[in-house]
Amino acid sequence: MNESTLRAVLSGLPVPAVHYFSEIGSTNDQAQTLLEQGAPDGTLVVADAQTQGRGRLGRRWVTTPGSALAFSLALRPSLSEQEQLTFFSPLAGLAVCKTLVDGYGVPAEVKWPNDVLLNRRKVCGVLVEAVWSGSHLQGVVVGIGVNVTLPSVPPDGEVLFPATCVEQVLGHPLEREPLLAAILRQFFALRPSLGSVAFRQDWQARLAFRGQEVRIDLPGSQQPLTGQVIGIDAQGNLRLRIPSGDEVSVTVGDVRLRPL
Ligand code: BT5
Repeated sequence: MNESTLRAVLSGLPVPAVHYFSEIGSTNDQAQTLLEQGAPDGTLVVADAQTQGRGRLGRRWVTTPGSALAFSLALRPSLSEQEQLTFFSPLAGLAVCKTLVDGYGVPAEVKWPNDVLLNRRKVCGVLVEAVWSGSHLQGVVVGIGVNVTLPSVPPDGEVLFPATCVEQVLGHPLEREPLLAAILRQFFALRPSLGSVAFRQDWQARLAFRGQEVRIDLPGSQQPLTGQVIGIDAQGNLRLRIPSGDEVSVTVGDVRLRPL
């Protein structure tokens, strides 16, 4: 990634500082450190490669040099945003999804709650982490990883869900810096609507597997749940119609959604 190109394409965005690393452990860890040191809202950490990229629940996220986007925004949510904290991760997924569809013409969808799929393969993962000081919220780190070119895609045997990259579906090469800027533009454009009815409708309209049967793996030894995806409720839970005909809501947590 070219750092000066990166800085040029980010001009005009509400990003007060950009911290670029050719290699780092995890951009989320760095953004958290910056928040703890007083970094202002919108501070951005970008890395060309991560050696300790993290997924949810201690899972690993692979960021191969020269081929992906790995970045984290350090945010200081307003009081009203603090009431909608759970919507920051779908906000990130939605921003990536809309950028890919509207800006690049590829058929991206959101796999609830926040992964982005292209042709039913994962192209982007989101990891949002709140940073607390006792009971005081210091900030939120929104980490986004996008597979852009072929070397970024881990082989099927190494991932829980099949992966792809933007270039594979687009069919021609693309630059990473403008893609990053376009995602951030979407993110900041959507941010004022966080958790609103319009936001949830937009999210729901882009939901993968709507009307289809899926399996939800629940934490611990609970039986997996199967059912038809109906949509999203006001809290951002996934609504499913289970075989008995009842509707149930699945809360974001350690759940894994798979097509049947
Ligand atoms: C995620 O977790 O999908 C969240 C990934 C967030 C990554 C960003 S990159 C910038 C920032 N800094 C970080 O350290 N993290 C964030 P989860 O839903 O738990 O999925 C993790 C699983 O995805 C792994 O267990 C693998 O199976 C799979 N995986 C790993 N690397 C992948 C990749 N590059 N593409 C597709 N799937 C991948």
